[in-house]
Formats: sequence, C-alpha cells, structure tokens
Amino acid sequence: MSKKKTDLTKETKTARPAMTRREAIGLGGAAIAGAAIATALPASAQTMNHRGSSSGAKKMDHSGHNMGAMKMKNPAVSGKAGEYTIPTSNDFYARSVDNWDNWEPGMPGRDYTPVVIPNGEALPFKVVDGVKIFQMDVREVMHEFAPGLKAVCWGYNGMLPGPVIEAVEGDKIRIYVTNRLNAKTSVHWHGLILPSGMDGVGGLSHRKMDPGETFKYEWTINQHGTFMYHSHTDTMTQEGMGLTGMFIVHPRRPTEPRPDRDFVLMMNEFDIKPGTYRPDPNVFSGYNTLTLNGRCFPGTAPLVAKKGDKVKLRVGNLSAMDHHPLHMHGHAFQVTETDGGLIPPERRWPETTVLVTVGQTRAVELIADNPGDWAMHCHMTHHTMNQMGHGIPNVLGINHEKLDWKMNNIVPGYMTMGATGMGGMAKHAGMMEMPENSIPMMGTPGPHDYIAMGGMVTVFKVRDELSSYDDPGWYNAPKGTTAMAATMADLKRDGIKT
Ligand SMILES: [Cu+2]
Repeated sequence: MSKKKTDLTKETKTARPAMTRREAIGLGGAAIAGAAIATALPASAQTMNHRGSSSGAKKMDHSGHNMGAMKMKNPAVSGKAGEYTIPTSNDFYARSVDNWDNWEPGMPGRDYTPVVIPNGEALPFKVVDGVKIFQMDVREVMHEFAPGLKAVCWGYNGMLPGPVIEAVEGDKIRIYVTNRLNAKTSVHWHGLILPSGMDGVGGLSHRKMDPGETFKYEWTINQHGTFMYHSHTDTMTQEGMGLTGMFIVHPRRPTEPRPDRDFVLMMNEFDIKPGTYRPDPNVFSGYNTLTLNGRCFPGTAPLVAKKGDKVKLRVGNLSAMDHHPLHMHGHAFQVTETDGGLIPPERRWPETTVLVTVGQTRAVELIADNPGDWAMHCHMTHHTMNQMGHGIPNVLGINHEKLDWKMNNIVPGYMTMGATGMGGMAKHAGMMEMPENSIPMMGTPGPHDYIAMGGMVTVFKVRDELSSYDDPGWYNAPKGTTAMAATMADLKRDGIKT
C-alpha cells in the first residue's frame, strides 16, 4: 500500500468526528479539491501493456453478446474476496472494448482530449496501484450565480455544479466522498453501469453517509458516454441546493475522431427570492434562477471555437421540475449520445434544438463553420429571464402616463413597468434601486444594444482565426452583413410602402 493510499485511509477514520471539529483535526483546506493530488502515473503503471489484453484490443463491437458474461477481479469492489460480474448482455451500452481487466489508467492527451468546462473545472485525480483516486466533499458554499446574485448552496468541493469527473473506459476508479453537511447524504452515479451497492441510493444501495463520515465508491468503468452524479438522499432538498455534477467517460478505443472542443454543460434551476440568500428547494414552480454550469447570463462564460473545429456539446439536466430545449443559433447539429449510450451514426438526427429533460443527458456534435456570436439558450422563454422577470402584473400595451400621474399622488415615485414588454426593464433596473441580492430580470450591454436575455443563455463564439480559446470579445461582422434600418433608396427600389 502506498503512502498516499494510507493517508486517505487515515482520513477516512479521522473524518468521523463531528463537523465542528474538522478544523481542529486539520482537514480544512488540504483535503479539499484534490489540491495535493498529483496526476503523474506511478512507475509501476507505466510498465503495463497500454493495449491491455488481446481481447481488450478488439475493435468496437456493438453486437456485444458474442463473449458472454465476463468475470473480472476488481480489488476495489471485492475487497479481499469476491468477484463482480460486469453485465455484458446489453447491446445498447456504449462500449469500445469488451474486456475491462488490464487497462492502465487513461491519461489526458494520450488517451483522451480533456473536456472544456465553462465556469467550471474537472476533478483532479491521482493513481495508486493502478486505481484512479478521486476525492470530493459535500459542503455548504456561498455560490455566485452572476455578479450581484449570491446564495448559500450545497456543493461538491465547494462548487455548483460539482467538478466534472472525467475517466476512460476500463479505468478502475475509487471516489472518496466526505460529508461536511449536517445532514446525511449519498452520491448516485447517474447512467453508470456498476455494482448495485455502489449506486448511491441512500438506504437502498447502502446506508447513508453520516455527517463527518467519508465513504468510498469504487468500480471499473465499463462503458463510455455522458453521465451525471447527484445526491440520492432527500433528493428534492439536496439536488435543489445544488448537489449535482457531470461524469464524462471517454472511449478507450474511439471509433470517431476526437472532438477539438468537447464542452460540458449542466442545467439547474433554483428559486431564490430577491433579497434572500438561500434557494428554496420546496417549491413546485416559480424557479427564477436558471443556470448553465451554475451561472445565469450574463454570468455565463462563452463557448469559444475556431472555424472548422469539431465541437461536441454534452448537456445534462438536473433541474427539479423543468425540461430544457437548448437551442443553438447559426449551426445545425446531430444528436449523437444519450446517457443510455451512443446513437449509431446511421441513426443520428439533425436538430437545432435538443430537448434535455430532467434526469437526461444529451450529446450533440457539429462543425463550427459559421463565424460569429451565436446565442445558445433554453428556448423556454421564462428560462431566459432572471429573478425580477417573474410575478410582475401584466400591463402590456396600456397607456400608463395617466395612471402614473394618479398613482404618484398616492405613491411618490410610482412608475408602471412592462407596458412595452419586459425589454425596458433592464433600463428601469438601472434607474431604480434593486432589492438587495438580486439581478435584473435580463440583460447586459451588448456590442450593438442592450441584450435582453438572462438565465439559461450563453454565447457560442466562432472565429476564423484564434490565438487562444480565451474569450475573443464581441464579433466584428464583415461590412454589409449586419441588419440595419432600410434606406429610402432600398424602399423605393423594392416598392415597399411603410
Ligand atoms: Cu429551460
């Protein structure tokens, strides 16, 4: 047993006492976010056969059932004795190999191109005796949704959503989870094929994790695709407070070129009443904070690609009550994956909007061939609004000048809002005092005008040339390719009367 492994075991024991003592026992920052975790391969792992066993090197075979149930020893799952039989009879699982015995841990660059996580990060790992070791904790965190709006949420490693777990088919993984909440919890690995006892449904798969305890989850990854993880104990409360994350598994033997830009986005929703600092997870509707990777527009980082890039976009939805049709401007894409598996190339279908229902993932792929700044957003119109867009009386189209004058006699400073729609609300927000801890219902200054969108919105930025994938700023459209007011000459030429 290596020194690092011993240390983790030790923490498992010392983490047991009550949370309030954790600073005293020195578990504060050092155990968090894998800060001390190196990603280097141990020398022993490097001598392993990269190709795995002979059957492991077989080409992808979706027929799948030609080899029957295969037994493998998993030291992690079995402990000292016992074997776990990986199910092999389901043709739908996305698998590029049919044996999970002898793979060495997949490494970024060599075995996969790491995903891109706007506003987020991947969970670091280290390798101990050929097993990939991950470490997370569950704790309260003050999360910023956009500048001006923060709330106390629950997160994995202090993040909302949690860090993206990235692995490769055939990896043996062990994930340590420390519960720093004062409630019991458990982690479910959504869409992953694993031993029943690792599935994380509190009370059903295993007993719940007490406050202060560290649990370990371990299995051999035997599929690839786009998956998620989330609390499966008091799910309404715990997911509603933010305990969600994405789990990406790359194929060991890819049958298609790797994407140049492999984006991961998670959709969540929260009810944070203006002026309050804690989401209310107990509501059925009225979610007013709609997020992509934990951020509302304009707090969302853009997705940047270079013309010609093969772009993959993996989206998961762990909102409480809402499905989200994610719409992409300027490009069509193909739906290539669900959390159930890979869609065979001949059965993929083109779309510009992909519906990601609650508890689903979808992966879509496209070639970024159209330079520009392209909105990418949930097409539920209420989901492109922030907090203040909700619960406003409908005064659309009324002449409010007389009303305002009359009301001013009763309420000094009264101003009717929304008579021309909500687009003007952003302006009001600038003029009026906003409630504490709240953001305008929508909007941010754009390159041409105010952008009247908020919530589940980001911008897909495609450029002819890029020196880096940092935010390149707003698009400079070629002359003559931007809509503008028609001239008198235009109207006359085309016989248009206005
Ligand atoms: Cu939506």
